[in-house]
Amino acid sequence: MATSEPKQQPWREEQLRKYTFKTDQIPRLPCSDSKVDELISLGQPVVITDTKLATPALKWTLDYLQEHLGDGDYSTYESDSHIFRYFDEKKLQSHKGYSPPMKRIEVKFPEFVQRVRNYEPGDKKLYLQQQLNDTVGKQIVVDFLQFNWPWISTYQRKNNWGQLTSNLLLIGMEGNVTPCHYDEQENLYAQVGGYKRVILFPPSQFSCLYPYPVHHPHDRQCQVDFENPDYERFPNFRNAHGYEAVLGPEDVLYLPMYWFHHFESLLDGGLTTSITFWYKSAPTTDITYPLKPQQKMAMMRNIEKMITEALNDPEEVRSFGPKSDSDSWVRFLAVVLVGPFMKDMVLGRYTNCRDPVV
Ligand SMILES: O=C(O)CCC(=O)C(=O)O
Repeated sequence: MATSEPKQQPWREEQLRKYTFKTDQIPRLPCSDSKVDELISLGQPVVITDTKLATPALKWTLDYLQEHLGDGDYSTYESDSHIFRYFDEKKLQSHKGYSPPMKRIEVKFPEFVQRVRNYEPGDKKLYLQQQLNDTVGKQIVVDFLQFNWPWISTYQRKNNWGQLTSNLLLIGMEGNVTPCHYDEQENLYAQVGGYKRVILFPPSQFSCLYPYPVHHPHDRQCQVDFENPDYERFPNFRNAHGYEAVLGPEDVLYLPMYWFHHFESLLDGGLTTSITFWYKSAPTTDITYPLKPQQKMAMMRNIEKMITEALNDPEEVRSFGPKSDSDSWVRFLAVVLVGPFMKDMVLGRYTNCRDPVV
C-alpha cells in the first residue's frame, strides 16, 4: 500500500526565539472544514489553509513591488534592536520626556529596498508597515481586486462584522519582533511571503500580561519583556500560557479582537510579507452574563479613559506611580484613581462585609 511521505516542515526549531511560558498549538484547518466557521463564530483563533485570500500577492517580491507600487511614501519603522514596539504618537505629546524605542520614517519604496538589501549588522533594522491606499500602481490594484473577496465577505456577513477598515502591508526583516499587544478589531491576517511565528493569549489572561495604562503611548502593549521577564514587577506572568503557530505563504490566521498577540519573523529566514484585513467588530446586541473576558477588558478601558479624562492631566496621573514598585499600578489606582469616592464606596463595606448574626 502506498503511504504518503509526511510533509516536511519548511522551517527549523532553532529559528524560533525561546521564551519561558508554555504554549499549545493554534488549530490549523482547511477552509472547507466546518469547524472553521464554528471557531470564528466563537471568537477562537484558527489558522486557515487553502483560502486563496491573497494568492495574487504571492508574487509581491521586492522587485515586483518596486516596479508596481508607485512613488508614494511608505511608513517604515526603524529600530536599534529587533523589537518594534508600537506607540501612539498622539499620546506622546502628553508624555513629555519619554522617547519611544523606534522611529517612524516615510520612505519611497526603492529606498526601503536599498536599505534592506544593503543591511549590515549594526545598522538600524527596518519594518515597513503601510496601509494599502490609492497611491499604489495599476498592477497592484489589479492584484488586490483578485483577492478572494467572496470568501472573506462570507465571514464578514456570517459574523455580522462591520466594515473593512484597512489592509496593512507589512514587510519585515528576518528576526523582527512585534511584541505582545491587543487590538480592538477583528483581523484576518494573510501571510504571503516567508515564515512568521505568532503567539496568542486569550483575553482571560489579561492579569498575566500587564498592558500599559490606557493613557500611556504604549497603550494596549504588554509591559513584560518576553525575553527577560521581570517576575518581581510582573509575578502573574509566570501563569501566562499561550497558543502558537508558524504561518507560511497562503496561511490565513483568524486573530480575534482583544486577543493578545506577538509576531516574529523567523530567525535567519529572510524577509516576511503579510497583509492584514481588519474589520470592525459586530455591534453588541444582547448582553448575556457572566460577561466575557473581552467585554470586561472593554469596560476597563472605558473606565480608565473616563477617569484619566476627568483628571485632565496624565502627567499628574503618572507621577503618582512609584517607578519600580511591584504593585505600583494597584497603588496608583488606590491613590489617584480610586480616590476617596471609591474608597468610601468599597473599603470596609465590600472588603469586610458579613451577614449580621441573628
Ligand atoms: O505582523 C506583525 O508584525 C504585527 C501584526 C499585528 O500586530 C496585527 O496584525 O495586529
